[in-house]
Amino acid sequence: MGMNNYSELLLKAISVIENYDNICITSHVNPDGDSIGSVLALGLVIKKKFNKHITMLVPDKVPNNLTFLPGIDLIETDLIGQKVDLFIALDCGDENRLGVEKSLLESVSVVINIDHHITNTDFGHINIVNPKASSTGEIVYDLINHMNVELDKDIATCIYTAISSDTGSFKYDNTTSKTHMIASKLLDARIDTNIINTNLYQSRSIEKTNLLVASLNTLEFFNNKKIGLAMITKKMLEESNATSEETDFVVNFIRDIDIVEVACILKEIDNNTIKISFRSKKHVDVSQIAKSFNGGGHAKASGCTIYMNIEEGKQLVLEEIVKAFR
Ligand SMILES: [Mn+2]
Repeated sequence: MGMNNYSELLLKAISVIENYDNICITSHVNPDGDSIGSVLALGLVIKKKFNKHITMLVPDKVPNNLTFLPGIDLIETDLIGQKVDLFIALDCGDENRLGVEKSLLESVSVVINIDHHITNTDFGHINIVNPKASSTGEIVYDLINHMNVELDKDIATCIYTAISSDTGSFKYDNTTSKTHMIASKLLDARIDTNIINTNLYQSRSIEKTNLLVASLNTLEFFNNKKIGLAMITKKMLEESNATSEETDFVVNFIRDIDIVEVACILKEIDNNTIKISFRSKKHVDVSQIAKSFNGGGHAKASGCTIYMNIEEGKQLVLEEIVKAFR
């Protein structure tokens, strides 16, 4: 997508927003910092700049560490009794990831699809898909920039949270000079980065910490300790009371060991269903490993599901990881 075309699309989206009165903004199931931060940022801007009836919809539980976000009390969990003309989907690669009935998309006048996933299916009437953007938050920043709205502290806090979440606090390869330029504008809006950072990166619950400890007890190293592999069993999940489905922090913790290149976690869903997450640090493309089990993802973060018991799964997956080093 050329720059001119990108700007034109942003302006077109703005004129559509101006033309409709009942707007719903939503994102994907299992919400994260990018999805919720983007929904709130755009919702707050539309509330501030235009006199519209707007529903910010998150049909799932908001993770505890994101409840600090400005405007979080405006989030609604369903659309019962709401009229919608314009539907805006953020950070959502395809319709099936939206937590709403597909029939809703057909009943509205316009669907705007704003996303940064390269695999986006262009399911909207207007599709602003920019895979060069680190996050949907970055695209929402560009959109707001084209509206000539002054960034206030609340809106800036939501966008910074979105960008920081998807870039691993500006560490991942998707972080560009533009990402930092936007962050600088957000800092100029006097956001409190201490509040954002402690909520995003220093707020692991005791329950999750207990799960981490239990899982690390199963940690094994292979290939001269370049591979670190651990398990999360159903029993560990039950005993730790870690209610959240989100267990990425365990595989990230293993990746962060100095000599580990590939980290892998096998999470037992039931006796014959294992969810697997892969992380790499420098040269191994773990999306290829996930692909060999019909999964997918990025070069340095990927996942798949296999249907066998956890011990069999471990041997099979380990063989594939070792192959990836050749
Ligand atoms: Mn995202």
